[in-house]
Amino acid sequence: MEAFYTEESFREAVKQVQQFGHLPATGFIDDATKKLLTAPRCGVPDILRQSPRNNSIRANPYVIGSQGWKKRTITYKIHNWPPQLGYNQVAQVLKTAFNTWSEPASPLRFEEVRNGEADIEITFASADHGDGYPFDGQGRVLAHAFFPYDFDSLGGDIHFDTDEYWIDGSRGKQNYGIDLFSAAVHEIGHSLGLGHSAVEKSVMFPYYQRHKPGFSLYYDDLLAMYELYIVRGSFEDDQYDKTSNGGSTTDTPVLPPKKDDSGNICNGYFDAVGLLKDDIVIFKGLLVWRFKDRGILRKGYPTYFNSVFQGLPSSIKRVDAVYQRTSDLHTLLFSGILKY
Ligand SMILES: [Ca+2]
Ligand SMILES: [Zn+2]
Ligand SMILES: [Zn+2]
Repeated sequence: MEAFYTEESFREAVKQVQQFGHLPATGFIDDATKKLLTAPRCGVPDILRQSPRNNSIRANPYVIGSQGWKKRTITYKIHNWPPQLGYNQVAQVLKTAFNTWSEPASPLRFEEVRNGEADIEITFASADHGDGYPFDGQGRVLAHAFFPYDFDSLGGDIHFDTDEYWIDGSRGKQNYGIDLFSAAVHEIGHSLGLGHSAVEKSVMFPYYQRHKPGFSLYYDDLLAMYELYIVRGSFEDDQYDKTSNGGSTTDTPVLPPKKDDSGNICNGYFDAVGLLKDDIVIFKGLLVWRFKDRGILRKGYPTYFNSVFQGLPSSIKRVDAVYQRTSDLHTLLFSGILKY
């Protein structure tokens, strides 16, 4: 009985790996599965959810892994860097990676600190490095990260495996090595509370893929951020209070809110994000932006949302949520429901 049980659970585990890696879920290890099992990837485990309807296991498109940060300004600190990349290069790559997560659809801002404590501590470490999740030498597991507030002070932290040959893929043509930006942008997703996505184009797909220049988040990642920080988000810091960074409150002036910042979604504050066919749409005030999947703005946008969605009551001054019904592909708009 025990042998049977063990074999069953092994087959189930193999099936899960196959499903997440988009291979036929046979439960048997063939060449493609072997290749998948040795492919470079993130060290955070994949989560598969039980589908209530038919009891079969399926991979969610995106997974919220934990609670989100309760503040809008998140600090990070770079403790060390690999020998082949100096501090300046690592700092530049990480800054770009963090900014990917603050534009265009999240209320979060990131600040590097050199002294004192930070929300996200970033270290390059080898083998056993004291957190119970040892690295495995060169290859396979490249990095891992902790969800916000998990394991006390470890919460949000990112560890990169020093035994990888880290490169800055944006400089020159290097065909070997692991691109730090690509790994970092994924790990930051965990630091913000996202789990692995089964969508291959998603940044949160667990297997390493090198990102091209001009990279932006996929809509699956944006929707996860929208759910975690807009629908569920609760912030203890005021959005205009920048004094939380350990400084004395007397020498940093608190700026008054700007009167008119509509017409620009780049400041990070918006009313709603949703899908329209395969495009992502972002609402702010009376305006709507519409992007192709990789964040390219469509022609004619931004424009007034009542010119796109005709026949809306004129009393609607903003859209709080947008949702495309899967049954008939009708787009539903909500106004005045969500408060954040
Ligand atoms: Ca490794
Ligand atoms: Zn991961
Ligand atoms: Zn670690």
